[in-house]
Amino acid sequence: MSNDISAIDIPHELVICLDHVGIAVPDLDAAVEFYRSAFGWVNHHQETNEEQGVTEAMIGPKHLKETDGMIQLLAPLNENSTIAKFIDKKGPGLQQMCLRTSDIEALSKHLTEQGVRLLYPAPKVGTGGAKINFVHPKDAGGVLLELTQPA
Ligand code: CMX
Repeated sequence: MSNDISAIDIPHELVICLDHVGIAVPDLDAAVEFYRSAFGWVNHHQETNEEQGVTEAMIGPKHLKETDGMIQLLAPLNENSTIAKFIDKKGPGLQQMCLRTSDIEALSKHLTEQGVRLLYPAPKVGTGGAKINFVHPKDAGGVLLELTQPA
């Protein structure tokens, strides 16, 4: 297999790091407390995203470096939430993995040219005002893959 990334015309710096993994949880406070008492990780940011139907907490080591991957705890806002449906079907657990990009429009264009399906025709608003989109799990080896460009 060729390692020549220029063959598919995508700059190395377009995808920066693993931003977070997302875990569906029924009780946000209990999950935050688990990571605090078990690992000493702290809640760096919490918000409610009505459009996505979630309240979320971003968990990481106390002294966080810019490219440290975090854990995103996702609790459903109501029974119609994607996260409520996920918990009903599969139980609590790993729901998604998220890559950070410097340019979500360029990455989306690149992916759709490769035949990879994105869930939204244009990015929506995610954590802290980031631009987000998702690759369908069927096109990413069974993983719901979020793409985020921080605000
Ligand atoms: N990870 C891996 N596979 C998943 C999945 C997930 N999280 N969710 C669904 N799937 C699989 C299903 O198992 C199913 O596979 P099979 O056909 O083999 O059974 C397939 O994908 C399609 O599932 P579906 O029941 O038809 O579709 P859903 O109603 O479950 O919706 C999805 C799936 C990805 C479209 C939906 O979860 C979605 O829109 N996700 C994006 C938004 C989101 O997750 N928001 C919450 C987080 C917000 C945030 O991160 O800020």
